[in-house]
Amino acid sequence: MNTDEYANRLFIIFTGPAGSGKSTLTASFGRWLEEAFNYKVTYVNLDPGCEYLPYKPDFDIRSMFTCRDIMIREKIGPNAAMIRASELMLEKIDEIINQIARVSGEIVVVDTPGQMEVFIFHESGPEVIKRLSQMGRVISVFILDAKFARRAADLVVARLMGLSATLRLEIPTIIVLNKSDICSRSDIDKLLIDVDYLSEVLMKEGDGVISDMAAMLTDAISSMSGAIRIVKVSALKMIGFPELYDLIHEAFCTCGDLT
Ligand SMILES: Nc1nc2c(ncn2[C@@H]2O[C@H](COP(=O)(O)OP(=O)(O)O)[C@@H](O)[C@H]2O)c(=O)[nH]1
Ligand SMILES: [Mg+2]
Repeated sequence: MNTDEYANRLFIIFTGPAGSGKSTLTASFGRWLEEAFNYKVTYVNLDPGCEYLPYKPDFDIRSMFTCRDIMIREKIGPNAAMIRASELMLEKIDEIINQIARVSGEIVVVDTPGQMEVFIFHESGPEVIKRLSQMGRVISVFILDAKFARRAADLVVARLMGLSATLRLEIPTIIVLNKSDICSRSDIDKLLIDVDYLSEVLMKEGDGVISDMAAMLTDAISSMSGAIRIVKVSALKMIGFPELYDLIHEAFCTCGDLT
C-alpha cells in the first residue's frame, strides 16, 4: 500500500560488485543531495560484513547482527557467514523495515552488502525492496568499477549485470561507471552513450566469436532496455552527480525536483 504519507519518499539502493564503491557513493551522493538541494537524507547500512562506513548510518544492520559475530558463533567462514546473514535479514525483515520506517526522511540512501550476489540473487534483497516499495518509490543504482571497464566487452558484461539486477529486484535500475577519476580509456564517454560505436569497438577488440557474441548481446540489451545511458561518476571526487540526479529523476518521469 502506497499511502499519501509515503508517496514522496524516495529510496535509492546502491548495488554492485564488491569494492565498486557502494558505501563511498552512498556517503558522497547523500551528502551532495543534502548540500545541493537541502534534502533531508537518511543513511541506511544493510551490509552486516563491513568494518568501516564513510557515513553515519541512521539505521545500521550491524546493530542487529554482524558477519563477524555469526562466524564466531556458528564456527563458519566469511562466505557462509554472509549467506547466513542474508537468511537472518529475511527472518528479521519486519524489525528491519520497522526500524528503517522510523528513521526515514524524504530521501533514503541504502548501502547494500559488499558481495552483491548475497543481496541480489538470494531472497533477502528482493524482499527488502518489495517492503521498501510499500513505503515510497524505490530505484537502484548499479555500480560498475571503472577499473574493470578496460575493454568494450566489459561494458557489455556490466549492462548484463545491470539487467539481471533489474530482473531480480523488479525496480528501475540506473547503471553508473564509478571511479571515473582513474578510468584509463579516452573514448569511454562515446562507449557509454553510443551503442553503434560500442559494437564497432567490440568487433575490433575481441576475437571473432567473442566479439560476435558481445555485439549480439549489445543488440539484445538495447532492445530490452531502450536507450541505455550509463552515467560516469566518481564517488570519491563527487563527479557526475548532477547527471546521476537527472537520470534518477527521468526514471520516475516527474517534473520539478526529486520529491
Ligand atoms: N579512485 C576512486 N576510488 C574509489 C571511488 N569510489 C570508491 N573508491 C575506493 O574503492 C574502494 C572500495 O569502495 P567501497 O565504497 O568500500 O566499495 P563497496 O564494497 O562497493 O562498498 C575504497 O578504497 C574506496 O575509497 C572513486 O570514485 N574513485
Ligand atoms: Mg561497502
